[in-house]
Amino acid sequence: MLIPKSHPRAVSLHIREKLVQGYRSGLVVEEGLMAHGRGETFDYLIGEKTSKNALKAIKAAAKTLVLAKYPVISVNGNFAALCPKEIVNLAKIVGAKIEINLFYVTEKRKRAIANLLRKNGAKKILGLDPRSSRKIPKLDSARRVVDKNGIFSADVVLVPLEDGDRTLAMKKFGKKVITFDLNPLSRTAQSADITIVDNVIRGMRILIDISKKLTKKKNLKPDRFDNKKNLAEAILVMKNNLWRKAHA
Ligand code: PTJ
Repeated sequence: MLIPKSHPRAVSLHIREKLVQGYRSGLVVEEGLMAHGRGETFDYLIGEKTSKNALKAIKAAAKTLVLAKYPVISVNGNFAALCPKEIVNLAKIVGAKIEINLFYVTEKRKRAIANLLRKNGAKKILGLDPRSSRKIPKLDSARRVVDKNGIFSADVVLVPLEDGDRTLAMKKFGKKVITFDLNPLSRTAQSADITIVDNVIRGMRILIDISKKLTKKKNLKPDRFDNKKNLAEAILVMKNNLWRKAHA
């Protein structure tokens, strides 16, 4: 049976294909394919669509980014492969710096990601010049190395598909952390200030639209956002979907 293009399953297969292409062209690591597989499972559990709690988190994230003094978008292999155009668009709208920051770091992969971002309109990309390297304290992985003009100086960092240790280290270092993570139970999801439990490819488009609207508003005030409560709602959506599927 042919699945219509707009069907969530077809969209999800298209996203998978983007990631495989990203792997073949040297943007994504093997571990990134596994991370994507984990993400697909949770995406299936939320019904492969943006839920109300995800929208609430996206709105809070948009406001936080628009109000930030020095926002930075942290880019890894998966994020670059899935959303290159969206990364550049969002950075322009909210005035954020773009920094490449990898867990499994190689110079070759950094260059491939930078080239893709440039092809999509990025002018300045941080994280490439070793002379600007600084370290996030109390962190062991390669991801502790950040750019002094990027994450090191940021007040707000958008860092999708992140690992838990660095989220915690960034928080201890005084950064406000916004993440996309389809797993509401992951350490990153649990420790970030704002966790968007949505597929980054869907959520980024909505984040861009809302941010664009907010930049035109005057007297914006930060949102009161309860991440733990919102995560509990995401888990409830999954539980209800499972129950419905089990009883269908
Ligand atoms: O490119 P690198 O070297 O920086 O490596 C990137 C990966 C993703 C391999 C690395 O950061 C990693 O191992 O991440 P984790 O710890 O596996 O966490 C990834 C999280 O993102 C998991 O909780 C997944 O469920 C979630 N995830 C996967 N795909 C998506 C997603 N969340 C939102 N949208 C997705 N498309």
